[in-house]
This record gives sequence, C-alpha cells and structure tokens, in this order.
Amino acid sequence: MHFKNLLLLGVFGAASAHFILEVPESIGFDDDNEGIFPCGGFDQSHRAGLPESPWPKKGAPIGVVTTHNEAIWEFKAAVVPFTNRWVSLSRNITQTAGLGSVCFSNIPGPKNPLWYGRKGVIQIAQHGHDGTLYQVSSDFTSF
Ligand SMILES: [Cu+2]
Repeated sequence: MHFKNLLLLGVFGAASAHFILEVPESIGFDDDNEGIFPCGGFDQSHRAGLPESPWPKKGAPIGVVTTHNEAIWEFKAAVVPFTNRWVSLSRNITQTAGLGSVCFSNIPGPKNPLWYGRKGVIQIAQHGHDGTLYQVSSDFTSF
C-alpha cells in the first residue's frame, strides 16, 4: 500500500497513526494492530506476489513515514523460513527530526554468509511514546 492511498484514507491525520514502511515494500499496514509483534498484525508467511529486493551486506535504504516527533528505530532480519529468529542489522537509531518521511540511507544486510543467496524479511520496529510498533518487509535476497 502506498502513502498516497493512506493519505486519502485520512490515516496521516488520525491521532492513532504511527509509522508506515514505504521502502522496501511492507507485507501490510494496519494502524490499529501495528503494536503486534512481529509483523504489526500481519502473517509473515503472506508475502506471495509482493516485490522482492536485493539487500547487500554493505547496506541499502529503508524509508518510512512517521507521525511521531521522535522515536528509536530498530532494524532486524530473519531468513526464510525461520522467520521467528530475528537478527539485528544495525545499532538502534534515534530520530528527532520530526514528522514525515525519514530515510535511513544505509542499513547493512545480514553479515552471516549462510544467508547469502537466501530470502529473508526485514522487521522495522519503532520505539515511541505509545510503545513499540512493527512493520515487516516483503522478501529480500542478501548477498
Ligand atoms: Cu503512534
């Protein structure tokens, strides 16, 4: 789902809005369930048909739209099909730049060579004033 559509739905203006994963593609966004671990209320096995992206160990961008002034961001990945074993990709990042689009320009890919060539998913967690919120990406391939 794209941010344009969410704007039309009025999500951005809602008091409960949290954050939206734009890059890479999210497996789903539901404002009410975004606090549910590990995927913001979506089934992590439901990724069929979504675009896949390469994720080099040297890094790739993650783009979000946030409605929180400040938050701490955490990035993890899990290799498919072991999608309950989350591995940290970077140190936590504190964001104080305000509302709107935020690009984390270079989040490293998994460093474990056993992951290379295999599919995985990325979990983005936002620790903010209303708890921890989750979004999970569609498939990536690490190399
Ligand atoms: Cu919120």
